[in-house]
Amino acid sequence: MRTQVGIVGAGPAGLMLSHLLHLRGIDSVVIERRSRDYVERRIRAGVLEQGSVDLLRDSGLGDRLTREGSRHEGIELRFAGEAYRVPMTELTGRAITVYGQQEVVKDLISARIAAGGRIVFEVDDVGLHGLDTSTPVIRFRQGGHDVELHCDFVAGCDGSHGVSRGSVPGGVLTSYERAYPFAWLGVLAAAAPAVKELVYANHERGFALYSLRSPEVSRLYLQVDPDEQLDEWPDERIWAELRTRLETVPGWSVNAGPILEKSITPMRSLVVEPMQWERLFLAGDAVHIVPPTGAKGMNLALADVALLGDAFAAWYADGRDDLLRDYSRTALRRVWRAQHFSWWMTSMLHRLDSHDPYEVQLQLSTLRYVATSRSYATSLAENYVGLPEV
Ligand code: RFL
Ligand code: PHB
Repeated sequence: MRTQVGIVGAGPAGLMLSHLLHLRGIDSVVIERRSRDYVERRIRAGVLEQGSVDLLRDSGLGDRLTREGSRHEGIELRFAGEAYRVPMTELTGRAITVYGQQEVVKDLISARIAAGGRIVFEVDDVGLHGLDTSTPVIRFRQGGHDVELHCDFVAGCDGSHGVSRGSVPGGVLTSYERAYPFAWLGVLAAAAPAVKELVYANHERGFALYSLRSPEVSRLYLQVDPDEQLDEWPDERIWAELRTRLETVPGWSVNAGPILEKSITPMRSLVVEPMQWERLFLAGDAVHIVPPTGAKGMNLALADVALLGDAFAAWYADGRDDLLRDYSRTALRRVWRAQHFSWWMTSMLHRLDSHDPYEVQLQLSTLRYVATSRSYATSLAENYVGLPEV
């Protein structure tokens, strides 16, 4: 097989890159370890920044997003028995849209397939070769056969457990990392959300988040210990804990319902630099990870490939390599802004390891500062909705 850009991974990054390249007349092939059904059902993020919504709409993927996504103009912070609404749109003129990541993935896959795009699912033993030549090759197995995909460039969009980053020789990349002493237990529930906007709660028993997917489906998260097992969390225990952490304002209650899905995700921050080596370009979770508290992961993945799409277009249309050369430096500016914001939100809202009383007071003071200072609230809001320039 031969293509111009070989893309490893059919998550938001890889699929969006393939779509953007197609709009510019550049051929690509996406290879994916999992089945189509699996990637379309994988429940993850839910918050799209305004810039991500604009990117989806401007590239012709706005129909279902406009019909089914819900625009949110604020979020609520709960702490110490108080509730404060951050009026994001009033403060920034921008908004977020709640639309499940798997819906974005479904829209992208159907657009690629409708346009005759090639996505090879259920591949194995993926290896990247000749990345420091002008003729890289991706080798993999599919349906019992060995396949070679010859390309001009490789885009490593294979997420946090992919192979792309590990294909760069030792000593080239620098990693910056932070592990957090907690994880998120996430549930999807067939229950009408008791909230109109997302609620982020700082509670002495740990963080909780009330989010939603539709008028009938709620998405909720609880901070748990990183080594906790799902079987220690029967549904009744989850609802009881959500009530304790979220029912801190009078006359309001969590709306429980059958749990459709639950999972535990460890939390970490990671940046690997640079995001390019020779003919390999890395994007999304393959090269940076944020804790989900800032709702930035999918948005960063989309922002990376928007840059990469422009850079490949300049190369193929005009033979210019300046945007490809600048890709890592440019992308890392947004990546580090999101790293700081995600770390800051995480630190402000979670019960930290030590539960040091001094740290608790700092958290509460920070939350009160957001609640009383228009400029501090604006800083949170502009990061949350996404900065146009970084
Ligand atoms: P993905 O989505 O992980 O896709 C990578 C794809 O590569 C495949 N793959 C391979 N394919 C071929 N060969 C190999 N060797 C391969 N190895 C892996 C994988 O099967 C997969 O299909 O990465 P991408 O595209 O960079 O997208 C990143 C986002 O998925 C991620 O950042 C977000 O889900 C993070 N995230 C959130 N982001 C937001 O913007 N807003 C949110 O509200 C938000 N909430 C969340 C989140 C992530 C969460 N979890 C589960 C980690 C909430 C949670 C709980
Ligand atoms: C979600 O709805 O899945 C969600 C919302 C906000 C976050 C993380 C996840 O910060």
